[in-house]
Amino acid sequence: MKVLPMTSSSSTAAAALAFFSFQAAGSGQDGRRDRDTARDIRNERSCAPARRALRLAVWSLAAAMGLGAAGAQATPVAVDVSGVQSMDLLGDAGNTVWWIDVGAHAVLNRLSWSITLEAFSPSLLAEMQLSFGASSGLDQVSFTPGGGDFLSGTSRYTGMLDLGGLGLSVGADGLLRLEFSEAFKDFAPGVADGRWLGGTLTFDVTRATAVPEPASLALSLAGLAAMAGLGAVRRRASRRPD
Ligand SMILES: [Ca+2]
Repeated sequence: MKVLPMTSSSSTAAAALAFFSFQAAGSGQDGRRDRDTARDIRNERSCAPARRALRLAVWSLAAAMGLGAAGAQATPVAVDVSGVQSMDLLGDAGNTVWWIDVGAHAVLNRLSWSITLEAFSPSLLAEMQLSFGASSGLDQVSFTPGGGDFLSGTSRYTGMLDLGGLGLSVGADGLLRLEFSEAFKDFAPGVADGRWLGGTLTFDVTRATAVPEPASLALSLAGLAAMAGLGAVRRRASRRPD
């Protein structure tokens, strides 16, 4: 049998091919050599499509394994911020805090936004901020959409922030923590300085894809090989002249 050039992760797949080869050769030993030789030639031809199908299946599985091992999936996570009050200083109890499930150990690549903010006079748009990061509260990044606007009132902001160089990721719980706060507190504690009137924040994250467990993969391959081997033996039996 032709040996396929397998990658290092495909030794189980190669074993599955060897198993199939053993099944195909094992039924030719009944003593009637001459007739069997001719029949084996016919059977060799009849087994070829099954063998080719198995080879393709194993190749597909090996390709899937390769993708799974190296796989990472870029996913946008949109957060509607409509109606969030901009309350107190960062870390104060009165602030709005959200936890968004973005997938275990997901890496944060980019933040884009299209939002409308309102700062209640005398509070300023430049004071409204969002801090985000892992649920542990470590490595928080503070983002101020209206950073240059030292004025009160309403304004719309759109933009994009590349987070790629920061190496930000969430922990095993998959939770991205968002805290909305003020850089300067104008009103009494518990009285909002402003409001996120509407719009969406979109976090572009990369999630690691699941890699199949070696044990379950070996079982799948053994099952695949057994099915293909059985098919070849049945085909031989159905072609026996006696
Ligand atoms: Ca303020």
